[in-house]
Amino acid sequence: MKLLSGPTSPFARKCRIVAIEKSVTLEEIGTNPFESTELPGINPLKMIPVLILDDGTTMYDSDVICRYLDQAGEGPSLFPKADRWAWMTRATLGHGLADASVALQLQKVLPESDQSAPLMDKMRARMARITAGLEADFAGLEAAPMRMDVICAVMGLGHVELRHGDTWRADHPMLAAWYLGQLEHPSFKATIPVG
Ligand SMILES: N[C@@H](CCC(=O)N[C@@H](CS)C(=O)NCC(=O)O)C(=O)O
Repeated sequence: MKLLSGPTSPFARKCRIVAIEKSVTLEEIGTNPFESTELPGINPLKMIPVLILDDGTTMYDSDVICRYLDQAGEGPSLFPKADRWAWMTRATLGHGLADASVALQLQKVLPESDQSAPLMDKMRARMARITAGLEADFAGLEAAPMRMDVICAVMGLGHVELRHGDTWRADHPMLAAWYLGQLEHPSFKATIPVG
């Protein structure tokens, strides 16, 4: 199966991590969602990641892809029933952190005259609330097995570090120590994004 992806996309990284955890082989096809002329015909959202199965079946977005890979692969589910409302809610925070971080980055690369200061402030404020929320809910993360809330938190924080630096660590010492510990895990270590 093929994954239309990009090297710095946090959502593609999420799929990559799940594929490693579940021993699924993915053939990655680098796709620039802003420039690709083929992508709109494959995904009307014109976004990556997209999963294409050998029979041509196409799936998006990253949550759908990760659920498919989880079922198709081996080993314990990364979407367990136990505690699901709590971990799914926590996963939403990690996903939202990546969303806000990507939105801020898209503003940063625009010419200054095209940037929206209110939008950038809004994204920065959301990112700050999310990291504070993850720090406050630290006990839930600390106790978690390998699961989608852990993967989404690492994905979100990884994109923040790639694009906006690691200043968040100073104000969130427990989350920062947890994050650095998680980076030793093979699937996280193997997928650290490089800009
Ligand atoms: N909710 C989507 C988000 C995917 C997404 O934002 N992808 C970005 C790349 S990181 C993209 O394709 N952006 C293209 C655009 O905004 O036009 C998912 O989880 O897959």
